[in-house]
Amino acid sequence: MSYDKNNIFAKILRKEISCKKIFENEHVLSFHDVNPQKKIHALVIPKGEYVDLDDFNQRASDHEIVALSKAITEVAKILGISVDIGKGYRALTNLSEHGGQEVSHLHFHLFGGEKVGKMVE
Ligand code: DGP
Repeated sequence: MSYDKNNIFAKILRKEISCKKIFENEHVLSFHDVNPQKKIHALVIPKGEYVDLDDFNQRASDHEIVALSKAITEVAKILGISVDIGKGYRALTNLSEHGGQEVSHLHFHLFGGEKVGKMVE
């Protein structure tokens, strides 16, 4: 699938739509999910144009890949849910149709602040 520049997260990155920002650096933006599924529900996205994790791992630079991975832990620390200062969390990403992906810009969900529950329904 080719990247759709009009997806909602591309609009957030271009500041055409606002978000509740948690963290930002050269390669990554993190913000609260508009429709939280748990007490804490954050999203962590690369700034580059990648549809999903497979696309990212095939085309992103090592620097971008490391930055996204490290940002997940950084955001968890900011939110107080990381393993060292909190009680843990779930990080997941959905890919395409069977994964249930709705927004076609790679994003990791971070769920926490309470027991997250069953891994899949
Ligand atoms: P997924 O199904 O994995 O593609 O998750 C997409 C998530 O994006 C979903 O949890 C809701 C969230 N979302 C959709 N539109 C917006 C928006 O405009 N702002 C924010 N902050 N989150 C959004």
